[in-house]
Amino acid sequence: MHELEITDVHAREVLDSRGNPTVEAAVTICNRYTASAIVPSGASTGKFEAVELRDSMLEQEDSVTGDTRAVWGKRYGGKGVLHAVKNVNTEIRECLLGKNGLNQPLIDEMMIKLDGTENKKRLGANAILAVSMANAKACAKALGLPLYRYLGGTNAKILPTPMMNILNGGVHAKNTIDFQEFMIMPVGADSFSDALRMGTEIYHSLKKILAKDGKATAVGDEGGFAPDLRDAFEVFDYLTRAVTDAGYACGSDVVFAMDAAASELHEENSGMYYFPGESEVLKKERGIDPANEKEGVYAGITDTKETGVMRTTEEMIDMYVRLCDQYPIRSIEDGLDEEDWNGWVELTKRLGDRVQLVGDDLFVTNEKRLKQGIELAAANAILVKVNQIGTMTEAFNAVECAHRAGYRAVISHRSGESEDATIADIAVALNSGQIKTGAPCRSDRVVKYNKLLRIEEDLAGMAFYRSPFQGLH
Ligand code: 2PG
Ligand code: MG
Repeated sequence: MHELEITDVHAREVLDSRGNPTVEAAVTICNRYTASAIVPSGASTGKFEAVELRDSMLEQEDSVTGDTRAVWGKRYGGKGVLHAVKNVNTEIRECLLGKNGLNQPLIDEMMIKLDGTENKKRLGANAILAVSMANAKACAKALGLPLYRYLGGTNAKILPTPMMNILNGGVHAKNTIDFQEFMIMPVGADSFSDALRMGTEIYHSLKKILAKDGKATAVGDEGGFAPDLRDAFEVFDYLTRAVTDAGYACGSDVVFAMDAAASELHEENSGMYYFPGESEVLKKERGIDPANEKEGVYAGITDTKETGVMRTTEEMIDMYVRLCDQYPIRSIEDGLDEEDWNGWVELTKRLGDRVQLVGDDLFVTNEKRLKQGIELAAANAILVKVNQIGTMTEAFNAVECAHRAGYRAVISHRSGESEDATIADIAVALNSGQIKTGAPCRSDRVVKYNKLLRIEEDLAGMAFYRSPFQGLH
């Protein structure tokens, strides 16, 4: 079967895990095999990501439907995606009908050309990616192959080590923790199902400990707990207790990972990193009520940031070194701002030989930015989010480029997710060895873990699970 003709393409607006609209596209092959895909959406988005087209961005009257910016722009607070949906149902559909779905790189290339912009802002990366993913899924279905096998071929066999984000902060939760994600990685497990069980036991152990200490156990966007804690050190103390209480050893059974999402903390004017949560905790300790601050109760304090916790790039790096000396942290993502290239180079010099340094906002799954990083020796791994770049092919190219340069690749979800589990298949297909898909809580996260359990079962004796840090000192 060398030809799988695309006979229909259709999109609709659906909701993501935060209740925001997103694009679902369905592709039909040979009038018979239909598969659909839903695009995720981020909260801490990188400046250089491909454009997620929202209806509030409409600049002129829509000539096809007659709807205006005024009408579409008001739905869902401007977050509707009817424009992106319309682009799939008109231009993209016309472009792809009759084409061979098996030619995924060509299909993606055609959509990139049709869009015609550098960052997919005309048709929308959400429109293009939905079709790109649905096409791959429909072809796999037509061939009767599991998606991971279709995408990865016969050598797809490594089940990824999960980075389970069990404590949320930053823009993913309304608490005092400034860094976004604190993760556990069950590197000592014998299989993926074992790793998932260990991580889940630790998750439940953390809940008990937090509750016992009178801390909140409500969860953030990615299913991790979101209590008010003082700083990253206190978070890792809790994680250590959770691991130990669950009966595991920190450093051998389980290691830690974090996503600082430092671009969110970075201030352009001062060039420094501002920690609002830590500042609030400190002020409370000093008896300063942040709520009264604006009234000038505290003489001389007019600007919170002037009195709050600010760190320079050097201070950030020093803090990471201290954290890594104190706890078994093996991976730090976005430790510095997306434009702080010099800082990244320094960070890599200081920690790169013993810690995985992952570029998320820094690289945005973009081969060009990754190549820049490789040339400078900035970071040593890339986070791969398909919607940051907008097609399957480009995301795969980024992984290939990373692997060629000896960089690791971590396949990742977004904070806004859905029942779509494509990233689980991608992680196995590319033998990437690591997946970041939240806590073992909330269906939008668990669906990916459950998919990996099924893949492991499907691979039977061929499935392979190992620490991604073997060989990293
Ligand atoms: C990140 C992601 C996913 P978001 O920063 O790595 O965890 O968050 O989707 O909000 O960018
Ligand atoms: Mg990140």
